Amino acid sequence: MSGDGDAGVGVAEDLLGMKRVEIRIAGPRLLAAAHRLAPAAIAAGLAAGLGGCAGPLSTLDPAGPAARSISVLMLVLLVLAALSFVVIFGLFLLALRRRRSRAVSQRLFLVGGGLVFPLVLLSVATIYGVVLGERIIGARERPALSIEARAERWHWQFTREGQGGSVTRRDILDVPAGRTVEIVVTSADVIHSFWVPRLAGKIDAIPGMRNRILIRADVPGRYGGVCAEFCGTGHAEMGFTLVAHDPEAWADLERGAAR
Ligand SMILES: [Cu+2]
Repeated sequence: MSGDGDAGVGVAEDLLGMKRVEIRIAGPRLLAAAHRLAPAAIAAGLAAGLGGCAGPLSTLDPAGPAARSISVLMLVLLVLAALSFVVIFGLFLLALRRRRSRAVSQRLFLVGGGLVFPLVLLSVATIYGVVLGERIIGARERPALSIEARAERWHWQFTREGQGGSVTRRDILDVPAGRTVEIVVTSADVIHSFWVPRLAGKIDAIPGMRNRILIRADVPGRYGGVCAEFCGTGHAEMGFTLVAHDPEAWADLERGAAR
């Protein structure tokens, strides 16, 4: 490391230890200013970011098993990405701080850092993602009932078979709370996407196809739903409400449909 006034200059070696590379980093005054401002910047970033953690469309506030699995997967991937960032950036800083050049083990850098480290990290992420994905799509689950969701520019139509025949509602999806429901999604015109962020992932609504997604709301309540695929000028308004009913209210609804 050698100094030249206000600018810090680091010396790093390339992988083979053949060349010396000079890296000019920010001057001490700039670093000190950044250091002073960092807490305020982090607080402002957290306040802005965490403001979006709640609300009817937040994936960070899951209310069902599928959304909870997706949320956990996101956190695990975030931690793995942060871990690899810290390791790589730590090695970079270490290279800058080295005062005397010393031969670097090629094997450690090429095999360890270039092969073993990413292989282990990506294998863990892939295996975990596949196992969790199987659980999210609920391939082995038996749903309590099936409801058809038909998308049409720019609204949703939900049809279920009740005790007294089929019941269709526009932009309102009634389900029983605490039970797994199969939603069969299709479209009358262009491609849309069915999404209730607090309960499950997205599934495309494609003309001529019947895609299936399982959804469960743990507790009774109202949950926001949206079209998650741009489908024209009315796309932004193409929302719906999923109403999860407690057992009594659900039985009343069924009886009402039967009358
Ligand atoms: Cu849309």
